[in-house]
Formats: sequence, C-alpha cells, structure tokens
Amino acid sequence: METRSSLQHLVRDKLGKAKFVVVSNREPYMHRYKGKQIEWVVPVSGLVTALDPITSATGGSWIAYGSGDADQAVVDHKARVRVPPDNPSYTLRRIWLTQKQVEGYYYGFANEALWPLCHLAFTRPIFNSDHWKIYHEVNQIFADAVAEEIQDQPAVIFIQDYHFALLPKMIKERAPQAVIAQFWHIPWPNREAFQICPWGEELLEGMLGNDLLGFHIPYHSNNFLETVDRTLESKVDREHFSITKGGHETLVRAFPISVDFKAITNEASSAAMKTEIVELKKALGLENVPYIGLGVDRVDYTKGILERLEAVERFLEQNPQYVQKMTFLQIASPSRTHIDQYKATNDEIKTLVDKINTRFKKGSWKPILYLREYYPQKALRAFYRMAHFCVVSSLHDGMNLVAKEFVASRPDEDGVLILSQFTGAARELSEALFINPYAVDEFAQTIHQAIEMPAQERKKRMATLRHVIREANIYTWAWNVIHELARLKPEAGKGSQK
Ligand code: GDG
Repeated sequence: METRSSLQHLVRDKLGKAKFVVVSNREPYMHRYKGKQIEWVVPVSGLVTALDPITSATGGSWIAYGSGDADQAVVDHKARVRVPPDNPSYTLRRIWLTQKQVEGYYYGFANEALWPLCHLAFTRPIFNSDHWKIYHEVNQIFADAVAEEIQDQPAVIFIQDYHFALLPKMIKERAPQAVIAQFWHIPWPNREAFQICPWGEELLEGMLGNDLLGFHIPYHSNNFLETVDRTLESKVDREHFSITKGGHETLVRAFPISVDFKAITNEASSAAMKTEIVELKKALGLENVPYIGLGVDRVDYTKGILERLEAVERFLEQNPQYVQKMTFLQIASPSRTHIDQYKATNDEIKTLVDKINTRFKKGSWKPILYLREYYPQKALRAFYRMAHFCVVSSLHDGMNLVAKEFVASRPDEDGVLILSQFTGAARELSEALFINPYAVDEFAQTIHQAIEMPAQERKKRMATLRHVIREANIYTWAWNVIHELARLKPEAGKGSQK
C-alpha cells in the first residue's frame, strides 16, 4: 500500500534534481478576505493531497489561476507565494486572468465545448470561435509562465485536465528539455463523437506535445488512440499504447485516480464523527427515519441527478410500505452557475423534487431532502457514514470520487453502493450494485435490493470494496504516474531522454 512517505521517497529517488511543476486551473491554496483579515483555504480536491508531497519533495512550483479575492495581496512582484502557508515548501505561481478570459477559456471553451464533447450525456457542445481564441490565448499565458519558472533546468511538468489541451505543445516548443505529462480527468469520447469539434486537429496536436498522457481507464486511452489514428498523420502503436508524430513519441496510459483512504477512514472512525452524525440528523429531522439514501454531487447534467430522483419516485410508487420509512438526501453543491445549461438542470431538479415531495409527503416526512449547498468535508463524511445506501448515477463520468469516498468512509463495513455502469469507478468497484441510469425500472428495483440486502451480504461487499480502495489509493495513483515519468527523466543539458 502506497503512502505519503513512500511517495516522497520514490520522488527523491526517481526524479533526482528535476524540478517538478504542476499546472492546473484551480489553485491548491487560495487567499481570501474575511472582514479585514486574510485567510487561506485549500479548495477540496484529492489532487492537492497527492501532488503536494511531490511538489514539496522536489521544491517545485504549482502554476494556477489566482481566483481568491485576496490572492493579489499576498504575492511578490512575480505573482509568487510560498505554500503551504503554514509550512512553506514550494512556490505557488498565480496567473491573473481578466473576466473576459475566464468567461472565454473556462466557462466557454472548456466547459461549454470540451466538457459536453467528452461526456456522452446528449448535451450539445457549443463551439464559439471567440471562446476558442481566448482558450488559445490563456494556454499561451500559462506556457509563458511555465517557461519562466523552469528556465532551462531539467524539469517535469505535470498538467491537469481539459483546460489545457494546447499547453503541452506550447511548452515543448519553448522548453524541449522538459518532460511533459498531462492527466485528463474526464472521459475521452469515441472518434465519431470527437469529429464534430471544428478545431479537433489543433487540440490533438496540442496534446501530442506530451511525453506522457494519462486517462482514468484503458477504454479512454483506446478512444484517444483511435481518434488520433483517424484524424492526424501519425504512427499509432496500439500494442505499446504510444503515438509518434513528427519524430516525437507520446505514451498513453491509464492511471485510475483515487482518494486518501487512510485519512478518510480515520476521520470517519473518530468520536467527533458520532457527534456530527447525531447533530446533522437532528438538524434535518432524520432521527426517526429507518432508511437514509444519499447522493453527493456538483449540480451537473452528467451526474444523472434527475434520473436518480425519478428512480426514487418509482421505488416509492412500487413499494408504498417505505413511505415515511426512507428519506433520500441529495447534497447538491452549486457548480458553473454562469452557464445556461447548468441553470436549466438546476431548475429541472428543483421542479422534480417539488413534484415528488408533493406526491408522497405525509405529516412532517417528505421523501427527498434537497440540500443545495456546499458542506464542509466533516459533514460530508458524516452523511456518508449515516447512509444505508449511496447512489452514484452518472450518465458518464471519468472516474467519480464520491463512490470511493463513500467506501473509504465506512470503517463499519456497512452501507450499499449503487453505481452507474458508465463511471470509470465501475471498473474497480465490482461489489457495488450496478445500474444503467437510463433504465428507471431496474434502477428502482436496485434501490429496493439495496434497502433489503441482508447485513451479512452488505458487510461482505463493503469489506471487498474497502480492500480495493485501501490498495489503490490516491498515493498509488501518484506513485504510478511518477514511476512512468521517471522512465522519461530529463537530464541536465541532454534534452529529453527516451
Ligand atoms: C472530475 C471528473 C473524476 C461535492 N459536493 C461537495 C463536495 N463535493 C466533492 C466530492 C468529490 C468531488 O466534489 C466530486 O468529484 P467527482 O469525482 O465526483 O466529480 P468531478 O467534480 O466531476 O471531477 C471525475 C475527478 O475529476 C477526479 O479525477 O473522478 O470523473 O468528472 O470529492 O466529495 N465536497 C464538499 N462539500 C460538498 O458539498 N466538501
């Protein structure tokens, strides 16, 4: 089992003197005003947990968009600040973007074009050439910052996600000695779906600037190989999962991301957790409800929230004996609310919740508690811990960390996971109950099966799921990436080695 310290050893051993630079849209530490004081927060993400120890161990840098309202107040003249703020060990280099740039690059091209293009959720991508131009411009701003951070030192650049498809090639041109890797956190579509993108060739060429390109599962890697094969003149080697274009080779690999199993399990086992559960149940009027179902999502049309609520409705229709006995809690954290499609999804969910609650409510009980807010981590763990079953019903999802967090939060080896077959997580979590979110009747029957599952079977399944995530945790993910990167290790003055 990999841990924070085994990862740090590996990094020191394998990456030697190469500088490790992470590039992501979201920053690992954000400064904001609280009255006249400045406080710092860590935006919740497993990525910081995994990449902080690596960046620290190499004294590297993290380059990200500075989105906190006090971010500018704490940096030096080069927009740099040492982090973690309470124990500084590496540099965070902040990038300033205008409102127009954020709208064009982040909300526009990344989230209105690439996000729906890569997810099979039947939402039409919007290809706007102004957004595309701004996406290009912002990728160039990040490329300049990377070049400035590394100068001509040996370096390993680790780029995160679909906000930066053009960046790898831009960096390769500026800093040929650097090893460049990118992890694509969302699915890669099949080649027919990808073909509708008017700027497909440029996107692929940008990504082929990488020496290593990671997806969650082999299926996405295969889709990528096929897309390139169909679109660009290049040599695609399906046996070794590599693509060579213009004499440069890109390795394509699957690295299933995960969670910090040990930290979550420890938190979920603490005495404070018991108190948190009692308090939350009291606040939400759940003390006397025998069965609690749970969904935790950013409000996003890919997450299948509407389909899930329809299945809960069908379940109650077919099993009236569970009226007043089961409450479904949906934690819905607001997301990308500037985008019309997200506003529409949010309205549809609200209307459906009202309809179902009006239909089944009895006395003070209602079947669905729709909690449209962002909860602290501790509360989230308590929700996972109190649920009899947790539903992940994505229409399409690269991995889905909620499924893994639920499992890590159950040291009691209880609770049933209902999981969409269209998530990356479904490949590993074989003891979940699988659903097709589009098939409402079977989905409702699976909820019934979860509620009535004997304790012994629940325990057996959860124990197996926990074994999987204990072994394949977030450090294992980072360890595997570093191992692969080490084979491409840059050496001073020699250029990239293969
Ligand atoms: C992308 C890919 C891939 C949600 N509400 C609250 C809250 N959350 C946290 C969850 C979880 C995270 O948000 C959501 O992660 P997912 O993996 O489910 O989904 P995406 O945001 O779409 O992430 C996905 C992931 O990248 C990593 O590669 O798995 O497939 O789409 O961690 O806990 N956290 C807190 N309060 C909330 O109210 N604290």
